[in-house]
Amino acid sequence: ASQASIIQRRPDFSTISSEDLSYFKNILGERGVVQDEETLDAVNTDWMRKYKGTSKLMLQPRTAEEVSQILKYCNSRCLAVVPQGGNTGLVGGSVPAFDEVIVSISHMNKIISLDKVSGILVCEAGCILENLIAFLDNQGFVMPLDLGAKGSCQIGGNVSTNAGGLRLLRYGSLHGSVLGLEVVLANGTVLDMLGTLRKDNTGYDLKHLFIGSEGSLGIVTKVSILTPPKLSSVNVCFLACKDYASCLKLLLEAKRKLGEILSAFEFLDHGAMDLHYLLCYVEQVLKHLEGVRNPFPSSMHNFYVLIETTGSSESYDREKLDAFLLHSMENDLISDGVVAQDITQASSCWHIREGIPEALMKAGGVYKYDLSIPVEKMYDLVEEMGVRLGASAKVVAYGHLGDGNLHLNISTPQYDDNILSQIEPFVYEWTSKHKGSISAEHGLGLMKANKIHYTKSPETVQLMANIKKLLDPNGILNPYKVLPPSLFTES
Ligand code: FAD
Ligand code: 2HG
Ligand code: ZN
Repeated sequence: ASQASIIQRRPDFSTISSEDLSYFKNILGERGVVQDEETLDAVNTDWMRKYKGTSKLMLQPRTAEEVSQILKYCNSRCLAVVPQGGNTGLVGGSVPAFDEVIVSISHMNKIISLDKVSGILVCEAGCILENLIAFLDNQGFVMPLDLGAKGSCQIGGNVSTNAGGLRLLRYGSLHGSVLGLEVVLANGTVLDMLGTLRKDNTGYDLKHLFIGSEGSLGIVTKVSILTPPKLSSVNVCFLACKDYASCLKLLLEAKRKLGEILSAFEFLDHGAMDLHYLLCYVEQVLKHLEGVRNPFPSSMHNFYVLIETTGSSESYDREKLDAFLLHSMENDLISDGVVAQDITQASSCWHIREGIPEALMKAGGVYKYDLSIPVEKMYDLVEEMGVRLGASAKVVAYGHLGDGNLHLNISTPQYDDNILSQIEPFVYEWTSKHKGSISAEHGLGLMKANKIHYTKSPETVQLMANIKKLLDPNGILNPYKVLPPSLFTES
C-alpha cells in the first residue's frame, strides 16, 4: 500500500555482506547487531501497519561515537540507513522503503543533566518522551511538548519530526524550546551544537536544519531543551458546540478571556467522537467520568472542544475559567460540557482526545492528512470531502484547533485505491489553493516526499536538495523520504 511500490530502489546502494556484519559486530558487540526475524519484522513495519520495509539488519549503538563509526562505514560502503526512534511516525519515515539498515537510537536513553534554576534539560536522543515528562514532573518542571504517542516516541524522534502536539499553543514549537543538539553527519562527523544558552547569535544557527529534517541530514544523539516550571493549577473542560462557527468564536474568547493561562485548545467532530463510542476501550475511559454526568451521548453534538488552563493560582484560574464559561454559555457558544473535578477526570478527558488515532486504527484502513489551514476555512474541506466520498468512507476531523492544525482522517473498512483516487490529489490541491501546509506537524516521510511542491516553491525545494547533497553527498541518510527521490537520481 506504500509509495515504495512506485519508487525504485537506488541501484548504487550496496547490500549487506558478511564483512559488513563482522565490522558492525566488532564495534557494537553481538548485542548491538540485530538480525532475528521477529524483531526485524516489527522494526520494518510502521505504527499504522501501512509501510513495510525489508531490512535484514538493525544496529543499536549506545554512544554518539558508535553512531559515528556506523555512519562513517555505511557512507564509505554506500549502505543506506534509516534512523529510528520510537517508530510512532505517521508518514512512513521511520521504516525502510527497501532494505536500508535500521539504526535504532533506543539504547541511548540517559538523562544527562537538569539545571534546576533555568530548567534546561540535557539528555540522550533515545529518551522516551513519557519518561522525560515523569522525570521533570518530579523535579518541578514540565516538558514543553506532549503528544498521544508519548509512551513510545523518543525525544530524538520528536526533534527530527519537529513534533507539535498538545502543548504547542502554550509553549511554541521545538524550534523555540530546543537550545542545542548533538548530531552525527553522514560521514561520521560528530557536530557538537549542544548549547545550553537562551541567547547565542554567533553565526548561522545550524541546529534548526536538523529540527524537522526527519533523519535525512544527520542522526540526533543528544538534545538540550528548555523546560518551563510546573505550575500548580491545572483545569480541563470538555465542551460541546453546535457548529464549527461556535468553535471558532470559542477559540477567540478563550484567547481573550483565559489569556496567559490557556494551555490547550483541541477539537473533535462528531465523527471522531462516534468512533469512541464504538470502541469499548473508550467506554472504560468514560467510566471515570461517571459522577460528573456523561455529557456526550453519541451523535448529540456536532463538535467537541477540550480546553486546558495551566496557571499558578487555583482561585484566580478558576475564577477566570468560570467567567469564560459563563460568558460562552450566555452567548450560546457552548451547548453542553463538563469541567473535570479532579486529576482523574482531567486525564479521562485527555484520554478521549489522545485515544482517537488508536481508535481509528481499530476501525480499519485509515488515510491521514495532517494539514495547516487558515481556521475559518478548515472545516469546509472536511465537509467537501464528506460530500465527495459519500457513504464509501467515514470522514473524521480533529486536531489542534488553537494552532490551525486539522487532522483529517478518512476511515474505510480496508485500503481501497478507488477511494484514494477520490481523496488525492484533491486534498493537496485544496490545501495548496488555500495557502495551507500539507504537513503541519507529522513531516513528509515517504508518504509525501513527492508532494512537497504543494506547499514549497521549486526554488525552496531545490535549495533543500542542495543542502541535503552538501551534508550527505551519497544520499545514504533516509533515502526516498522528505524530498522527491527524482532530485537525487536525475542529472
Ligand atoms: P520515529 O517514528 O522513529 O521517526 C520519525 C522520523 O524521525 C523518521 O524519519 C526517523 O528516521 C527520524 N528519526 C527518529 N529518531 C531520530 C534521531 N535520533 N535522529 C535523526 N532522525 C531520527 N506528532 C505530532 O507532531 N503531534 C502529535 O500530537 C502526535 N501525536 C501522535 C499520536 C499517536 C498515537 C501517534 C502514533 C503518533 C503521533 N504523532 C504526533 C507522530 C509521532 O509520534 C511524532 O512524529 C514523534 O515525534 C515521532 O517520534 P519517534 O521517536 O517515534 O520517531
Ligand atoms: C494527534 O494529534 C496526532 O492525535 C495524530 O497528531 C493525528 O491521527 C492523526 O491523524
Ligand atoms: Zn496532532
